[in-house]
Amino acid sequence: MKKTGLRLLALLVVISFVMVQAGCGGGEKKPAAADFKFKDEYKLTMNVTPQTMWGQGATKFAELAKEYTKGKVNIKVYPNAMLTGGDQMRQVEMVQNGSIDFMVNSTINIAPTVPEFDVWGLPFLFPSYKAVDAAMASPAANDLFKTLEKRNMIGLAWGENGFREVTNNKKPIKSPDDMKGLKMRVVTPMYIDIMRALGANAVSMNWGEVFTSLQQGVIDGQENPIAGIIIPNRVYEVQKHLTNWHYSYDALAVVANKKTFDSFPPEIRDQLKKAAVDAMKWEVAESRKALDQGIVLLKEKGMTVTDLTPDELAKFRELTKPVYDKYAPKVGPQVVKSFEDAVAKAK
Ligand code: X2X
Repeated sequence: MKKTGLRLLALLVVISFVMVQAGCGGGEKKPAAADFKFKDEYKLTMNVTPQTMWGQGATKFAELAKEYTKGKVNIKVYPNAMLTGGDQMRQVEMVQNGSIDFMVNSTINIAPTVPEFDVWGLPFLFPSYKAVDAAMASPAANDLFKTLEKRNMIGLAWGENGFREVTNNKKPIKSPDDMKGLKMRVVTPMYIDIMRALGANAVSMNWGEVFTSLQQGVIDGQENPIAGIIIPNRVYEVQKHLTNWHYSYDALAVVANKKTFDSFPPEIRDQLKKAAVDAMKWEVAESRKALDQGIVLLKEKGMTVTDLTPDELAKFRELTKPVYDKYAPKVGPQVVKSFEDAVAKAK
């Protein structure tokens, strides 16, 4: 009898504990975050310096995350791909396996793991920022985030690295002929194919090595956004010529490890999502604002800045069309079509 009584008591204790945990205790319902065990630090990786637009956007995300979660989520930004020893591609793998919690990353660095992400950079897909904005706001961009989920990641917001403009030390580039034999640093297979289609020699290299390699003449040129990277990283100190060809757009994505993100109480998830969206909205606006002034600065620093006529651009487009056609099926015809539709509507 005594034993049964004890068992009953134990059962009652367990039941009341479960009820309190579930918020049925009759008292004030506590927000789930009150009991959640947060880590002291959540790690965020990025490939660039804090001075870049994207670096500033990542810092803004960390600040807003802290503010909106009332200090519960403390994100530390690790720049220059330092958590992966400078290997810019490995950042995605570390976020996938949870050794890093967040990244603010270029879609170029994500595409080798998530081929759908190459859609942003397809040669000459976007004729203008208006077209970019239309795609970013469209369901197509949201669907792209869904492709992250089956790879253990969650997309929180889109930002902007920018249109990637080509620079080099040999001569102003006005036509594909000017690119013949130039040693051009790029990042991924799609860009290697683009450079080859234009007659250049493509070299794949981590961003961390580019400045010194340009300085030492190991490579002749590179391509990156003006406001996003070229100015804040003083690429003009080691490059003479820039061509505004807008050949490939590079978006940024704020991404979280899925397990880490899903484990957060719902209100924390909402606050983090809002922090990412607000930070990237700010980052995109700042990066666009810096652009006109940036071109003036490049000229002041002694660079030649070449703009192309529609006819001149058409030659680059024609030669890179086979690369577009090669990568469209890898991206997925549906994804490409929905982006093309968004672009067409924006015209
Ligand atoms: O490596 C680059 O060129 C950079 C900084 O733009 C990216 O990380 C894709």
